[in-house]
Amino acid sequence: MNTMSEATEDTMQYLAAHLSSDDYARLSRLNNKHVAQLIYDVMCLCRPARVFIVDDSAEHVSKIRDMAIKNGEEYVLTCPGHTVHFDGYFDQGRDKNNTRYLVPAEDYLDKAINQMERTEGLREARTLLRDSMIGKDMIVRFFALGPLGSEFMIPAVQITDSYYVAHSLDLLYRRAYDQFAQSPERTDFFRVIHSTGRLENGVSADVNARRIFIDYIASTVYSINTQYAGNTVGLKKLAFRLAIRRADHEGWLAEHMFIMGVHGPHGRKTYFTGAYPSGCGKTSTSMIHGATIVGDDLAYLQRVGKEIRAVNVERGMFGIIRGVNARDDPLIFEALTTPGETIFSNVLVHEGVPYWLEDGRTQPNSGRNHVGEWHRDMVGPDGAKVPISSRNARFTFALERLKNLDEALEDPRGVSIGGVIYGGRDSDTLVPVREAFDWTHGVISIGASLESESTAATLGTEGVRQPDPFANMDFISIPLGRYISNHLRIVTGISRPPRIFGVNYFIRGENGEYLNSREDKQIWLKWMEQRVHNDISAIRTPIGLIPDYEDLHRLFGVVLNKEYTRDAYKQQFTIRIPELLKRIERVRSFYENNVKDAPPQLFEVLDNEYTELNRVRTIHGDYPGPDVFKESR
Ligand code: SPV
Ligand code: MN
Repeated sequence: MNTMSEATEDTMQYLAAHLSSDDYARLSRLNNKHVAQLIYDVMCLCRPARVFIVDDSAEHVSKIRDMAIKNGEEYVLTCPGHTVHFDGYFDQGRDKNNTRYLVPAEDYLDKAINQMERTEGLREARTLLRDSMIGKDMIVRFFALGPLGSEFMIPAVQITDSYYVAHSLDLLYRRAYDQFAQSPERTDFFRVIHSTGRLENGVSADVNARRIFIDYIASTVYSINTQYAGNTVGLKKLAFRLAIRRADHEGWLAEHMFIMGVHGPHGRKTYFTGAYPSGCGKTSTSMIHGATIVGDDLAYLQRVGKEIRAVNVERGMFGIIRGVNARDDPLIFEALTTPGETIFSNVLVHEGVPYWLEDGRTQPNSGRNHVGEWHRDMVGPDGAKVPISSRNARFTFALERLKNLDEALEDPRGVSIGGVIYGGRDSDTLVPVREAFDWTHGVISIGASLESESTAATLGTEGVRQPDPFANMDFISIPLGRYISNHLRIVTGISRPPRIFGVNYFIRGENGEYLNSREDKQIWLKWMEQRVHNDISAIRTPIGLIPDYEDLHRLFGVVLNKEYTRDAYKQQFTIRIPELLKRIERVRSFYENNVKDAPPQLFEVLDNEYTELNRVRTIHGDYPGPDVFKESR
């Protein structure tokens, strides 16, 4: 299939003969021969019973939701607007092993990036897609990534045989059929082709042949034999991988980042972006009390004049529901328990009400979830005990359901970024918050050096520490050395680039206890906001700048009405030199062994930090407390 070519007269005649007259009229209105060719190719290959070309009308949008319910892909819950969808027991997360870039023989991608030869991949995709839509509807949808009418915007088409996927797309992205109709010559749109494959009891039956292929040469992604939204809602992480390539080509950045407004003194608002691996507190940070949210997952960033500006690629949330409860995430919890369009996935349903892990409520002992009829202590087909809901159960809704939505979501110019945050899951090494000395130090020592423990967001073992540069390792589609150089370069000509910060919410003490509570994030954000504006000073350590006790003591008092002790400060901000040295060794060896053409600054920054940590160690021992550095400044 050559998804990049344009339709001929013959093709148009075929489409006229095989589409309903309404669908053909909607296709004709687009007047885009590349879109027509794509639809024709997928029809010939997948042989659907019907094709549904969807426009931006409310009528179509509600038809999609109705069809998802009629087909049994979603079930209606008691609360108005709420539905639930179940994915197969073995289809509960992103499938990293089977997500591959299709790389032509002459191209290079680092070996840490999962890939296969392009022609072979295209052949496999075609084989698996052949006849995959017999008896089903093929739904064609048009969206924009980024705000409508924005310089950042990328148009995209997704074709799918799942009404659940088409419905999810609607809550997460901006409809753009009309935008397509306005620019008939457009060829630069992303293309996504998805089929659930053969269904058994409503779930993808052939998950062993689950494949997600990214053909960046033709800006096309294929997703087959899967339903889990992270593998199938192609405009999310699949198109995102294409966006990283386009960003590289055009000189901007596509990042796995939230965007939020942190509110400082005297009504000041400072926007931050933040990248954290899946399941490490990204959404809960962007939803923190007192702040406003622009987006929780994907951002495009550009240099505009003397600023870095960012937009949310999406307009909705596909969030992890585990641990969402009335106390810790009051705004999401409220949206999930009040009327309004929401899709729950892989939760437990009991008498029309959804329940999930750590939801803070009295939970039923039976119901229906991703295993089918569930009861407490039962084991699943793999012999493991099945929790009340999948550990990666999710919710999907539009951001407008949230009371803390920032006014800038649809601003085509995006927002000006004051600070960039990176966070990982690390129990024994890094302090809760630190600031880089400068942009280069931050890109290397914080972004490129990020590690995290694996979570339920991806299939496979949980809790394994692995490198996750920029919390984007799963999605980086260009050589890593280039990707890092692009970060270094993006601030060229900007006299005051955004500050870079690293956070770690998961640091533990000697007895394995967490040293911070969930709400402490609020303090780190307020501290960062004041640092961006130089309101307060900071203490220089070998790994970056850390807070002064007095500032934290004041912030804990004012913001949380909590007494922050010197003892807590000392425990949290002790510089753990042996662990930090090991971390640098791991990061260094990852880049040495896996990455061609890492920029020279990478090894310089790591080596300087290593030397400095060793120097301090000879004077102050393995675990110097923060006050040691205060005295020596
Ligand atoms: C993530 O896992 O990082 C998500 C959900 O945001 S998805 O990528 O869609 O699986
Ligand atoms: Mn994500």
